Amino acid sequence: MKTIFSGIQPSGTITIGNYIGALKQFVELQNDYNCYFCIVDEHAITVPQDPQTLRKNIRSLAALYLAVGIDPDKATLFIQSEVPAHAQAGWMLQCVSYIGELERMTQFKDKSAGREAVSAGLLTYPPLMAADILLYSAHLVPVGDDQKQHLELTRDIAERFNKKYNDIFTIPNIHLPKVGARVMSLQEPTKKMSKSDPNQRSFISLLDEPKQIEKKIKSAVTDSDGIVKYDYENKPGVSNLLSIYSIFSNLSIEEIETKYEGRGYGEFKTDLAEVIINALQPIQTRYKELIDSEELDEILDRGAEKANKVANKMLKKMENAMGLGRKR
Ligand code: ATP
Ligand code: LTN
Repeated sequence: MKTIFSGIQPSGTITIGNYIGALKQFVELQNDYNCYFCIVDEHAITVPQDPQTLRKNIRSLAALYLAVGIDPDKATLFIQSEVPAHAQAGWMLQCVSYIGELERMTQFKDKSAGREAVSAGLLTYPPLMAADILLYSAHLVPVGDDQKQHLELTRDIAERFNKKYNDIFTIPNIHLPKVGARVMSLQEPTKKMSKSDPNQRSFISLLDEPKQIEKKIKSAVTDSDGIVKYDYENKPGVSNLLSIYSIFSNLSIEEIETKYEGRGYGEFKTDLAEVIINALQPIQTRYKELIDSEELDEILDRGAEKANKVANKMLKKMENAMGLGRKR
């Protein structure tokens, strides 16, 4: 059975972008692959985090993974910082990465732009991500479109290591969703929807109340021609809403366009809000059962135990390949 690894940062509450671009695929893939799903808290601290909020977000993300349908009997769910091999391997892979290639990453450029103090961790984020993936010999990494560049760099780092030291790493492939690889911001539809966006109206989180969802969809930026039609170049706002509608309703974009012919944006938006509310309702119910449960801690303990075993084996191989420590 082939192996899958993917991670999400506990940097806020998961948005419908994360759900469509990542989590929804995880649920489908867990039946056919040996899956590792990680809460990458060490990646989250590359930008400032309030410690109490971070703790809350970690637990909340774990509960959400399960609430959307990750089955702990099929997939291993764990917290990155509870498996020290990630940070150790991340350091070793930093030493086979070049500053130039790290500086070229668009996520680094975007997240460092306009900041006064940029942490060194924001620059060395990709070798830590490479460590996450390579420690588990993952064949496939399901992510949204924005992570393509990081995955290409992971492949380069792995190939470089294999050539220079020993052929120990599996070269991973990216797995993109067929639709919804990039859900856009509701306020600036040419920018991706992001859970850490300071403008709350730009995203819908999986835990938003029905009233908030209605408000956010109502205030979503569209255009002035009043025609519900997919045309990303000229109508990015409406096109983004159409994609979201299509994914949550299982109707095709064409079917939705036909349904709203001559009806304007008001009705379209009211219905879209309802479609999202109905889709999120069972997830929110399950989340409430899990968030304060012991069951959640037990699942995370089991996940960390299994992940530590697998990761430590590969870490040993890396140390042997690089000549670190003593041979034992
Ligand atoms: P942050 O705002 O902290 O950068 P984020 O919302 O961009 O976070 P990540 O934790 O970086 O989310 O990503 C988790 C997963 O969700 C990744 O696989 C990423 O590709 C995917 N993803 C993030 N945003 C979107 C989006 N707008 N559309 C589709 N997929 C997305
Ligand atoms: N960089 C990713 C999160 C992430 C990840 C990973 C994704 C960290 N490690 C390993 C897949 C595999 C992001 O910002 N979305």
